[in-house]
Amino acid sequence: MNNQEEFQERPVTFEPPEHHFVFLIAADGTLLGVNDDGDLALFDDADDRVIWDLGSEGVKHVSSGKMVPTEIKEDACSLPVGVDEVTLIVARGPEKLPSEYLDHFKREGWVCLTSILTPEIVERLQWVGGVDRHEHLEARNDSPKVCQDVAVGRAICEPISLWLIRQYLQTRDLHLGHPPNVTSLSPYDGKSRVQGWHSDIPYGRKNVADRKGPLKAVQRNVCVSDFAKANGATAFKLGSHADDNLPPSEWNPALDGPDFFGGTSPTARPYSGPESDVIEAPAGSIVLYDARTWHRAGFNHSEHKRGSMLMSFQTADVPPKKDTRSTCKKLYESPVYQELNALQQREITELMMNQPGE
Ligand SMILES: O=C(O)CCC(=O)C(=O)O
Repeated sequence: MNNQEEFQERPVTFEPPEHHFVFLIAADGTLLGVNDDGDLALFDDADDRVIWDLGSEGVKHVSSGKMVPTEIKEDACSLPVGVDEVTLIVARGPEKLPSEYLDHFKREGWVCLTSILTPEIVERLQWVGGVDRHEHLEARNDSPKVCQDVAVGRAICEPISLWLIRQYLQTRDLHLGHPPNVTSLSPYDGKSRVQGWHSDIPYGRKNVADRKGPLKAVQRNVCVSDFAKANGATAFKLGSHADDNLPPSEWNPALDGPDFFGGTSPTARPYSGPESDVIEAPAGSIVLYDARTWHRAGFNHSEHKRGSMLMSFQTADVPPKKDTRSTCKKLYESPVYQELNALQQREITELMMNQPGE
């Protein structure tokens, strides 16, 4: 690699959306939608059926165009669903229809759900991670992050990303590869060892899950801080999921050289030239990518930590790196669990208590 090509990754930039659709959410977390008969109904899954837009006299079902008159007061409304009158919270929804995200994900092997999390969730994730305006705080390690604030569980359960992952992997039988964490990437000092190019499939040391064959896992990077090339947003070789190979050895010179353990020589830095990409997106965005995609942490050239929440959603073919069941049991014992709605409690239980082969 020519050193003049360093830090020349191609930015792929997502701006904050000018408009968001809305969700209408019942107390148990289920989502109001329109069923195949054209009637209002509650759903667990966030596909196109549950996406609404605000109108002057009520709400409009985006994919069918059905108008539903209702009065919205303090972000809530009440509507008849079957024989019940149901109170619904009007909450931030996506910029695009879930089916549009799915088309992109299937075509490209990655997708960005720009600013999908609410500012309230983002603010609490930043607090948990000790980043952005909470950078003066030490991130706590005395309990799992999912027990420290309900925002972590709410981010795990972001419904459109869960629906997309299940559609992409064509199964509901998924588990998390490790307990969810909120981490930060420190400013790059020019000499410390940095993360090299890798894929998250093949995965594991024993019973390694192979790149070939059925789809095995999706990685989900939550941007807890704004993600920009300047502050070390994740670098990718977009499209590399479709390649049978791992990143070339020239992209990881430190792995072959004397600097592997020290990483002190600038020449040992992983490839950061124009053949690679960086996805830039505002805090609260979620980037999903096929776990075979070559990627690495970026170089954080800013003066501040960059927060993220990295998760791996794996099929039964992939042994998890770390069993998530004991973390989930700690969550059950924590008061935070009671702050999650019933749907979120079910989702977290499914993802963290499910283990391959059981
Ligand atoms: O921190 C990042 O941006 C990416 C880290 C990552 O991909 C990994 O640890 O596998």
